[in-house]
Amino acid sequence: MPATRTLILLKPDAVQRGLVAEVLARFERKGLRIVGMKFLVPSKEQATAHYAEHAEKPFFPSLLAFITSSPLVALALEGDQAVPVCRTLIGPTDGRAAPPGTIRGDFGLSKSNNLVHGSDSDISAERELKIWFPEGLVAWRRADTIWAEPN
Ligand code: 3AN
Repeated sequence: MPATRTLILLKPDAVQRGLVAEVLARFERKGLRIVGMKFLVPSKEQATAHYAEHAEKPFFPSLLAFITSSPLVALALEGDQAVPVCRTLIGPTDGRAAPPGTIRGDFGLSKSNNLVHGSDSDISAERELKIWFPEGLVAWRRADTIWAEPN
């Protein structure tokens, strides 16, 4: 299967709680490849574009305030069926209902501050990756052999 890409955000609560390495490790261990990674505080405009589909929801103002409140980690991950695989690792929206073994199930008790965002379709991923990585991604392949220092 050709590799596909997804947009992952390790949201401000994951950064504030010191869970970046722990959460990122789950994606890496699963076999997903990092093809983009940045640490930033998003602008209101960027966050609004990202969450455009929720603009009319009652929780939108607090969602916007939360996501722009402090730094987050934006990741572009690549792998076979990256979108559904990452959604499975992340778990359902509400941390209280998310099963153990999922990121939200293991680390959260909240529906709003739920640690991670993952694109919900390939079309969403394409749209979202352009918002967070307008300059493009870093394509690379795993080496067949471990590189060694020359003698
Ligand atoms: P998911 O991230 O699981 O795909 P969405 O796309 O339905 O969830 O919602 C986007 C984000 O909006 C969620 N990650 C969460 O932070 C927030 N959110 C969703 N539903 C609610 C709600 N009922 N109350 C507060 N925040 C919510």
